[in-house]
Amino acid sequence: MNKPLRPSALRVQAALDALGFSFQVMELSDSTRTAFEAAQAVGCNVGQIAKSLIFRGKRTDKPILVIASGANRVDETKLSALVGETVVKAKADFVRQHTGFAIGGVPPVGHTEPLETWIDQDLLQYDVIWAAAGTPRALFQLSPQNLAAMTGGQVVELKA
Ligand code: 5CA
Repeated sequence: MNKPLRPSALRVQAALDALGFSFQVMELSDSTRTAFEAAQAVGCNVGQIAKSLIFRGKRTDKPILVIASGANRVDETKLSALVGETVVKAKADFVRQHTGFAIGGVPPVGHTEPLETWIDQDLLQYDVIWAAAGTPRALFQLSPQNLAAMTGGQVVELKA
């Protein structure tokens, strides 16, 4: 028997269900707070961890979601060119306000509002990847194609 999910992980499971996907959110006993820890916990390459990062448009103050390979850093100059304004990394309270989740568990779907989304093309080299699911111990497995479909994100080159 699986243990019941914590409320934040349950919200991600509900979002996946509502989008018509059958992925199962898993809550692990090990931390998945960072991409490195998540990779350790499931025994995959760190590049297979899809980390959901929130940036903020400096002019418009809009939130921007970047889903990057756990192996990569996002080049903010490249991202700014894609977005059409200078972007900066969001502060923790901005992340919570616009996603409904705390840093370390931000998922690719299930946010409090729709987010402009960009996907790191390096994720496309893998058959399966893992994404955060609302808490620093929750993940779900999917394919890069599923990720693009469920977020509507554009696949781009943005690594530093
Ligand atoms: N659950 C894991 C694997 S999916 C996870 O969420 N990893 S993560 O990389 O997407 O989330 C941690 C990220 O949050 C870090 O890469 C970092 O970019 C960001 N972060 C960590 N601390 C802060 C902070 N104080 N302010 C803004 N961003 C932060």
